[in-house]
Amino acid sequence: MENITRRDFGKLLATVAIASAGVSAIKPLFETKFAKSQTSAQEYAVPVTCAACGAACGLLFVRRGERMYLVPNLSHPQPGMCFRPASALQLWNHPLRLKKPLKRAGARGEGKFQEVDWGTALNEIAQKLREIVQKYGPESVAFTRHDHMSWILPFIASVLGTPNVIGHEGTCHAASTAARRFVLGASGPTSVDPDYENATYILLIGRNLDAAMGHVRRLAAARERGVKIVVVDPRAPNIAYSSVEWLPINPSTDAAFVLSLIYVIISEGLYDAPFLKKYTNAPFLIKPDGQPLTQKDLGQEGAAYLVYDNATKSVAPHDKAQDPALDYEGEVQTKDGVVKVKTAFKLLIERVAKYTPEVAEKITGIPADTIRRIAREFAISRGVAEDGWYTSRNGNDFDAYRAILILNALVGNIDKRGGLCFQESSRFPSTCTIFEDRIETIIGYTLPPVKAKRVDTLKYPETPGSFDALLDAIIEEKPYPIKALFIVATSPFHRDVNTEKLKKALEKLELVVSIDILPQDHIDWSDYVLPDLMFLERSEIGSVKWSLHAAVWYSHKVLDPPPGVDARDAFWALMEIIRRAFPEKAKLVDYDERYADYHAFEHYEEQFMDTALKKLADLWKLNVAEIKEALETNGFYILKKKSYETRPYKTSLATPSGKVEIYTLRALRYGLDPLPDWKPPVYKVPQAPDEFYLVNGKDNVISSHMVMVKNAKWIVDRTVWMNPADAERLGIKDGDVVELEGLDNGFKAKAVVKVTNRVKPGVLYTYAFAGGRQSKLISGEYEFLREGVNPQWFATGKVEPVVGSAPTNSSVRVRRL
Ligand SMILES: Nc1nc2c(c(=O)[nH]1)N[C@H]1C(S)=C(S)[C@@H](COP(=O)(O)OP(=O)(O)OC[C@H]3O[C@@H](n4cnc5c(=O)[nH]c(N)nc54)[C@H](O)[C@@H]3O)O[C@H]1N2
Ligand SMILES: Nc1nc2c(c(=O)[nH]1)N[C@H]1C(S)=C(S)[C@@H](COP(=O)(O)OP(=O)(O)OC[C@H]3O[C@@H](n4cnc5c(=O)[nH]c(N)nc54)[C@H](O)[C@@H]3O)O[C@H]1N2
Ligand code: SF4
Ligand SMILES: [Mo]
Repeated sequence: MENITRRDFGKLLATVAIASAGVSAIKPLFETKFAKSQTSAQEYAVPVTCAACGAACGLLFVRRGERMYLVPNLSHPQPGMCFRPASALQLWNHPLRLKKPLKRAGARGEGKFQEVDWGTALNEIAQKLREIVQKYGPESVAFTRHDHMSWILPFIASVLGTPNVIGHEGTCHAASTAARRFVLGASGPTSVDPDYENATYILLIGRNLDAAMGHVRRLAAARERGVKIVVVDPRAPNIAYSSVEWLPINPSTDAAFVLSLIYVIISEGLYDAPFLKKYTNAPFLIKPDGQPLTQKDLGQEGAAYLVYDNATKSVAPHDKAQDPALDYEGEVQTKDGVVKVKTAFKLLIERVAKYTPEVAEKITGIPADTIRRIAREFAISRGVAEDGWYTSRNGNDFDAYRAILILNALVGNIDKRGGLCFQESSRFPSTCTIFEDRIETIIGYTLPPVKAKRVDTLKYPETPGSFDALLDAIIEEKPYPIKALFIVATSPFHRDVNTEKLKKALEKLELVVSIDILPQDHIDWSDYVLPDLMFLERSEIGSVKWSLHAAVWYSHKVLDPPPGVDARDAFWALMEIIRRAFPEKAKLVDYDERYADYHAFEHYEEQFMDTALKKLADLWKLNVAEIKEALETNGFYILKKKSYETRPYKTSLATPSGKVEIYTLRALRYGLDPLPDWKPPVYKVPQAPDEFYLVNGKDNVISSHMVMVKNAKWIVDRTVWMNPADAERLGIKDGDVVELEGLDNGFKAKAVVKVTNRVKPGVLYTYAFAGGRQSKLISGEYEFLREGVNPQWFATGKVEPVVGSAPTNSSVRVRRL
């Protein structure tokens, strides 16, 4: 089969008949009935990729006559599944599903709409967009997204001529991504990951076993091998994992905890000195101004970083030294006189001296003896500390994650079997490649360059994305005005901090268009709402996220929208808006009236998938037909298995020195401290007996759309958890209603308390996304979605400088009602 097309889908079903071994042995957890109109006697199993959260696990869509199920694709490098796909079919014919394009009929936020046909919606949006672009330039148009459409949106934005595609990163992984770049020269969360299959000791700091998707299986397997798992979290992990050791930590104190582990490991000599000497910048000599000593300082040719060589008792370039000293301190004659230098390692020793276990106990609430024991266990068993996914918690997170990465380096466990490993990149092609003078698109057409810079990177130079900076640009019109926003498959009121600022920005915009499947809160603030397909209704391709192997996945379209739902592909809707506003821009990528017919658009879209696969086949010198066949039948194709001990051993890292940087030289560019330190959180620290930290996170039943399905009524917990000791002190009983008041912003809301030992004293816990839904489009049996609180209401909205991470934890006063 040459091309994977939707038209081929019928053919495909025959090729993956249910008779194939294994499938019938899988037991479904839940089942959903086909709508009567779609029933048939066919039986088959087709690989799909789950989109019930941002993890993209491999599933099989199984159809047996009238029934359909989603089950794990167990041979996939990242097999699902958690509870969410078990209920994901409830999204398909969800009674609240967005069914027709909507046009706002009241004020923004009022949630009053009239249904319009697709042509009217697209023409009116296009007209408004043209006005905005003519007045303010194309850069005044912004897109926000999470995972869905993240591959395509740069293409759409480039055709329009705006750089502003700004996603979820600021409240997700901005802090850990910046830390990975600074310490390891790596990038997003998947670029580096513990090798769970071979790990011997796993430290999970603010990482939740249940949101850890494909990881759940890996962790379960690790436990079966007898691997010790330590969870550092103010709330207990789920009961299924209760054999792990839980260290209830005070929120926002992770950096102090990790710096204390480092203190113990260094002071007891448990670190891997040969690794530090050779592959990190620990032996680099640092001048009093914080800059590294280089050959330039000595007036020598070259710019090599200098170390003190124990073998020759002299200063030498790092790669020439036989035995670089780790703890040297002395004076060096430079071309500008004598300077005092210390190794980076010595500076680290001085830094962690502030965090003896006794001091750290006072900050973190974890006993000093426990800190000592964990440090020893970790070093002796060559543990691995998870490097963070959702890390926008306290406003001091960048340092916590730099410390975690340094901890891994200290025991020499980088890119080794069982250690913190670099993922093999699939080299999956982007839809746009940006050059100084042009943009090249994957389908072969060249576009003019986009001159404006992204508004968020102008404010936070190391951010992978800061939506908060986009809000600033909307409100303050600086560095330049943003006037139109497309919200594509993401839910800002639950995703982002600073609810009031978000409302103010949405009010100020001249055009707000949302493309979604359900009435999330931002829908009420939109001028137009376009109903999208859900994941089972489209064919897609991408890189496997959570596998150290380089692999690609393919997801089959297995359903059409149910009767009454006139949903259409977001890619088509956006291209049509551009074509109707700027036919000449659309022409540049050979897009014209031909594709106004929605069904004809399939041909346009197919080029993207096809060329991506062809490019991959070329890059890996593989036969494209072979990749396609594997994708169709298995749902994935492994391009390269993980090979260990490559970086930094054979290939240098993308850090300024090419080494693992325990002393992050990149920080010097921004006047940041090159070594991590602990600082208090950006929100007010609770002091009085009725004041608490309010922390939040996810669980296997939580994601912004899965909390809205019918099953969620019974399985999603919308309470606020309180420790029994606190409840007794305040005279609060399980099920009582309390008022929470934000210590920073004074925001008040009511919540039901659950009294449980699963949260440490002094801390309240609630699920992200689950509570406090406000859309007026929610009605009837879905009113339960209004229960609970949205943690974002209480967050300060104070963003970490340079990295642009917007913390979602906060502190509140509790009053019994
Ligand atoms: N169920 C579910 N799973 C998901 C998603 C989803 O929406 N729902 N989304 C996916 C995405 S996009 C991501 S980024 C990942 C995120 O996966 P994780 O990074 O594992 O995210 P969370 O579940 O939010 O876990 C954060 C944990 O940190 C704890 N915590 C809060 N504050 C602190 C603190 O100050 N210190 C410490 N040590 N711990 C703290 C919380 O109690 C919580 O258990 O999950 C993915 N998987
Ligand atoms: N307080 C707090 N805040 C957090 C977090 C937290 O733990 N606590 N987690 C943070 C993290 S890690 C992240 S990644 C963000 C995630 O925040 P979001 O990006 O909002 O989360 P998603 O679950 O990806 O949201 C999916 C959105 O797309 C819609 N949708 C689902 N499927 C489709 C589809 O096929 N097409 C279209 N067009 N729309 C679809 C859903 O209805 C929903 O609006 O939130 C961050 N914010
Ligand atoms: S973790 Fe669960 S919801 Fe998320 S992609 Fe995997 S199977 Fe789907
Ligand atoms: Mo995330």
